[in-house]
Amino acid sequence: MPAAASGTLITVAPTGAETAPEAAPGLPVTLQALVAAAVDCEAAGACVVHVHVRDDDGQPSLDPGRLRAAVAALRARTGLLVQLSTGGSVHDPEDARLAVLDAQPDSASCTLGTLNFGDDVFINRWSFVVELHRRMQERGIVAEYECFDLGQVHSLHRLLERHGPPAGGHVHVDLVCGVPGGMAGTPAAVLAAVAALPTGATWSATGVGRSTLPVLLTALAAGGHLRVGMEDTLSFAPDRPVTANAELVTRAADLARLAQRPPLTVAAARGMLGVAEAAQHGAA
Ligand code: KMH
Ligand code: ZN
Repeated sequence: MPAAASGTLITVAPTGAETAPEAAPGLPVTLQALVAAAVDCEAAGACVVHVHVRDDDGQPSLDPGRLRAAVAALRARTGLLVQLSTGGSVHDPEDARLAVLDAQPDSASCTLGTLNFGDDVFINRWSFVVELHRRMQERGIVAEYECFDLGQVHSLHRLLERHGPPAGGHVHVDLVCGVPGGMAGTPAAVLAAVAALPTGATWSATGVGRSTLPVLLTALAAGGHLRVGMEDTLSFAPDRPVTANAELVTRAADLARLAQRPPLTVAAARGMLGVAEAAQHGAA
């Protein structure tokens, strides 16, 4: 059984790698816009920011300098836990994705397998997953295991059994639902994945596109945490585009309070995820 939660950890994923800046005017593609969005989202109840950076043309980038600058600016202007994406875009090579860890974020994503991703393929070879997991252990970076389908949850068991627990010792999983090629954004799919999680793991759920609300409501009802943001959905309601990430965080926080599972503080999230323990290990 995974661990049930009394409060709600809210992660915001403000930018992603898939949406063109022209397609969503509120998408934060510059460092300044990213930091401003993060400040607003922290005030609205987020405690983790999942970061993809863009280049000067608004294209996805894994440039080490930009990643370091984003980590530094987010730490200077917010109290949020900073999680860098190692998924990048579907076109990023493995060495650049591994090098993301050099920016020494608090946390980084680690996807457990390959899947079709719309018309593209999001490649996560087993040897790459193991190397990412191992480097995060060494450097004291807390892993967020991203599972896009049920098979990836089973791969997580295999990873932990063969290669040991993550830095900080606590297993936290994000169930990403509704990607064309992954598990559906339905209560049944979320609950099937939750039933297969490692004992004691905590979990959040993300519903891509129109599955945002059903997945969010399922997670609140089933003891999970939430990830929302313009990486995952650009629609607030039918015919009503998202104008800013904070709208999605505000709605998530309001629903969490309604469910009597209010947003966690950053300090509580830090404790739950084992960030201090992980950093200590990394420094040793
Ligand atoms: N952009 C997707 C291909 C992650 O951040 O680790 C992968 C992704 C997952 O967004
Ligand atoms: Zn991402």
